[in-house]
Amino acid sequence: MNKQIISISCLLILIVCTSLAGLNGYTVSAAGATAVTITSSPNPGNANISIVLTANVAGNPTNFVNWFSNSSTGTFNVTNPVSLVSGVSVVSYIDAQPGNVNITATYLGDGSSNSVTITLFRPADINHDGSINFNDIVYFVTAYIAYKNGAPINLVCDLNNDKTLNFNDLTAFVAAYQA
Ligand SMILES: [Ca+2]
Ligand SMILES: [Ca+2]
Repeated sequence: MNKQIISISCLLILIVCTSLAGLNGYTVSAAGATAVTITSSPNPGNANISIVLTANVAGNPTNFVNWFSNSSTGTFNVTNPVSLVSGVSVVSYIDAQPGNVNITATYLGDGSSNSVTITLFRPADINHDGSINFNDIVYFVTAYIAYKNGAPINLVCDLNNDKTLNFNDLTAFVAAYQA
């Protein structure tokens, strides 16, 4: 009976030690991790309209990052692994599905990662109020006139993803509006 208790005690101690060792290993790894920050623009954005994602890895290392989306309908303009330039990776992302998407960038130097959540509205809901109506057309025309007068491009209005605002976006808007 005593031997049994001792055996069980030893087993418990072993389990606790193994757990602590595991936790300790995790803590050491986290303490040595490299900070990864991600910015996204525009966010909120729209389905089918390009989002620019920038990962910044502390210390400006070379090496690579892997980009990952938790959405099966999203695509990046790059193939993993992606080279860092002075610790920075800039990519484009397009998702056909409205909703919240979680994007992760993992620094392959030590496996450090970070995530950002992007909110995507329906393609024609460019003023992001949940409805598709005349107000979106007003928003588009206002952004279009401002852009023609020298203001920076409002990327949620760049419906054909060519980084300029012109008649082609109006055509794409009408198509999205009718969809
Ligand atoms: Ca709207
Ligand atoms: Ca455009």
